Amino acid sequence: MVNVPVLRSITEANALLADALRERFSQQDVLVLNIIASPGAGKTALLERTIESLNGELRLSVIEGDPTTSLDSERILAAGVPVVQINTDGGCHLEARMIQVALGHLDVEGADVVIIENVGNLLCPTGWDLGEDAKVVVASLPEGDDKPLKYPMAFATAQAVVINKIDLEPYLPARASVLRENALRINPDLAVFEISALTGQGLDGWVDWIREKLTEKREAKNTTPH
Ligand SMILES: Nc1nc2c(ncn2[C@@H]2O[C@H](COP(=O)(O)OP(=O)(O)OP(=O)(O)O)[C@@H](O)[C@H]2O)c(=O)[nH]1
Ligand SMILES: [Mg+2]
Ligand SMILES: [Zn+2]
Repeated sequence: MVNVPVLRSITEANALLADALRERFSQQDVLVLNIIASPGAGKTALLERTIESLNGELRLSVIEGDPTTSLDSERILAAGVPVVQINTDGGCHLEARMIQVALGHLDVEGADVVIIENVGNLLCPTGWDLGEDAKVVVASLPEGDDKPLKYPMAFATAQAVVINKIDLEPYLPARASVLRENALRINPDLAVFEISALTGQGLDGWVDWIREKLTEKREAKNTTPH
């Protein structure tokens, strides 16, 4: 009998393609981050600030996911970085096959870091591997400090949490310290950064983390026998 590979589900097919992408990113020595957050948490604002800090030092590229419009891509282009927009046409998450298509339009070989801004949604993007090295959750204070408890999967599968909009803390009942505690309760291994993408406060720790992740990835590759 012929042994036919059977993909049990669309997410299994996605996972296989994501693994192939991860292998490609590894060969190309590029760090890939998948940014997940609810709409308006400040993903694009964080990217703009990150580009401001790192452009010139590291070669960045961005993949933007949105249901419609290229508004975010225009902001990234204005910040001076190559970008590809994926419009999901109403779809609520990015999938590996979309990243594969986007890569046809990006010079990944010439990049150090590719940052993917996922569709604004704290639920299902978590279940779709894009071949990234790390998921990063952006949780903004106005959303409330209980979000890690209510949406645990995003926090459980992430390596870092960026608590954004801390400039608004004096006007809100939510506390950055409580958000941090709740995030760490779900996942004690998280790197947590408290920032304001508006004022730039706290950006240094986040940007250092990106540098460290890139160095770690390159060092791990150089010490692994081929
Ligand atoms: N006060 C304050 N406002 C912020 C901060 N970061 C972002 N904003 C504002 O929050 C709004 C949403 O920011 P975006 O960067 O567009 O958020 P996003 O997560 O990319 O949104 P979508 O892509 O639509 O899901 C904008 O009006 C930003 O100016 C911050 O640190 N403090
Ligand atoms: Mg955005
Ligand atoms: Zn979805």
